Amino acid sequence: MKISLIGPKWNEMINSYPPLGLGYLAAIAEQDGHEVRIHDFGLVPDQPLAEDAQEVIDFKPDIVALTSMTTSYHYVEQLAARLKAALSVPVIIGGPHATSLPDGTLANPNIDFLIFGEGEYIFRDFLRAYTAGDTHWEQIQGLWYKENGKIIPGGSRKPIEDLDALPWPSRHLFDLGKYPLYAPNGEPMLTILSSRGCPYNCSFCFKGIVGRSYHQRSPENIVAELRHVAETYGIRNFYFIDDLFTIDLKRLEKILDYFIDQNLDFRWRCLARVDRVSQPLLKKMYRAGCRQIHYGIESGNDDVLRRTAKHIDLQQVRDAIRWTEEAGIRSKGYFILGLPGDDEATMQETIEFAASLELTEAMFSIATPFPGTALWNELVARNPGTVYDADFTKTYYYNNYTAEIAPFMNVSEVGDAQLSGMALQARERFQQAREERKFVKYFGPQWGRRVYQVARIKPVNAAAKIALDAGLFPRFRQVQPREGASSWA
Ligand code: B12
Ligand code: SF4
Repeated sequence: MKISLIGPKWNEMINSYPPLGLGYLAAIAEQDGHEVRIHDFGLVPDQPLAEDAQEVIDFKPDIVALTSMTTSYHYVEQLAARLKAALSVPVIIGGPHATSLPDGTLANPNIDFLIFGEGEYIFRDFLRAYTAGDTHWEQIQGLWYKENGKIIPGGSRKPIEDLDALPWPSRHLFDLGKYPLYAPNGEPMLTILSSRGCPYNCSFCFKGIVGRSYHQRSPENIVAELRHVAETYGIRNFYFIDDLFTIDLKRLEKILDYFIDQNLDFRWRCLARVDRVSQPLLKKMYRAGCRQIHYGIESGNDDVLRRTAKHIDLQQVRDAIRWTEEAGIRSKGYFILGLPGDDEATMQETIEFAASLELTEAMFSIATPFPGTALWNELVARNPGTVYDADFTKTYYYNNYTAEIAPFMNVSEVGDAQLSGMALQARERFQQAREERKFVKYFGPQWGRRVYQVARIKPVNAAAKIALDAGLFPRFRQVQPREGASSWA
């Protein structure tokens, strides 16, 4: 059978790396001999909908399978309508949006089947039954469908325990050269998943796919995939997109030992919690090739942070960022503005807290209550009767500072305009603090700040740039190694 797996677009942002979920589903289908094409329309945000649809229609698939986050569901609905009209084949959907609102999603007349949660084995069972002409859908746990227009819920399956048994994502089906994910030294980078799930339950996080379970692949299996990707695509930079790469320290130590003992020349980054790193661990991670860690810091105000149920405190943040910097690893902090309890003062604390940390990068998002999260429940409690009926395309995207920034379903104590303004201010303040730090490092704490103030005056700044480019003050360039390619070496 021919299967179209579709990655939707959302806004004008280009999808920065391949959607691994579709890669896994493709691998499962390919194992059974199906011909699969992945259409990642997130790579062509400006392409009109009609052209997206035509691309799928031209492939003449026997099955159309769509993934969707809540932010891209509006687009998915439009595409599904076009495909359903042009092709008389089943349309199947999965992913975070489908899993968070299965009834509402399946109520769409252009969607026939829905896969709830982790998809590989449910998808495989569906394809096998469909190929065999077996329509006993009720026998496939986790498959939701319709009978005479009535939605038949298929429940859910237990998360997959043996992740090593899954085939690796079919990366050959992605147009890998088109994804703009690069290491700081300009070399291409690819993503990999070494575990699934996370036992925590932060208020803003959607946990529907694997719940609070946590399953991991063996170090041997991970290293084998890395080697395979390195040999096949000539890649040596990796991004572990696991929710929490550092949670199981025993497993992590084993992975690091592999990297070190086998002299693997890989450079990588990962996501971690500030309370799941230590000084010796970070040093070892550096030796094993780790060059950047992304931390969810969320807020600089204790009370607001407590209300997110993140279960970290500000001292843990300070320690983790300092240790990361000392270990020679770049760090990126994710912050959220507009959380419940956030007013101007608390958000100012967050902004100043971010500015005070030795982070290489910071990202400031605006809190958005996604259905299925505690934040959504809070929104509903405050506004009884709230239902999902909005177009989440308008959700604020932290990367997109150029477009209009509008909070979406504001749950903070301030108005929309003020919240937007603070998100912009946060970014500027962080950049300014990072710049100032360079001067402090070079001129010392007493003079650094003063010289920085002078250097901000436009003509002085322009003259300083010319001097630096001409090779004067070479040591000044050296105090910023974390921002150059050298720190990835
Ligand atoms: C990587 C990632 C991104 C990347 C996506 C790039 C890419 N191409 O991968 C980037 C950084 C761009 C991103 C952005 C955003 N993200 Co994001 N992201 C993730 C993350 C961390 C991993 C996704 C992943 O690859 N998972 C691993 C694969 C194996 O799982 P999967 O994709 O869920 O697919 C499995 C199942 O869902 C199912 N399935 C999925 N699709 C389909 C389709 C079919 C037909 C079938 C049968 C099954 C099926 O089977 C798959 C295999 O088991 C998840 C968190 C997470 N742990 O999943 C959040 C997550 C998906 N993101 C989320 C959010 C909120 C966002 C943003 C809105 C954040 C923001 N404010 O800017 C934006 C929206 C972007 C958009 N395009 O709409 C939420 C989604 C909530 C929701 N209800 O939609 C998640 C779940 C985080 C969370 N826990 O809250 N994200
Ligand atoms: S935000 Fe991170 S730590 Fe919190 S529940 Fe989500 S994945 Fe887990």
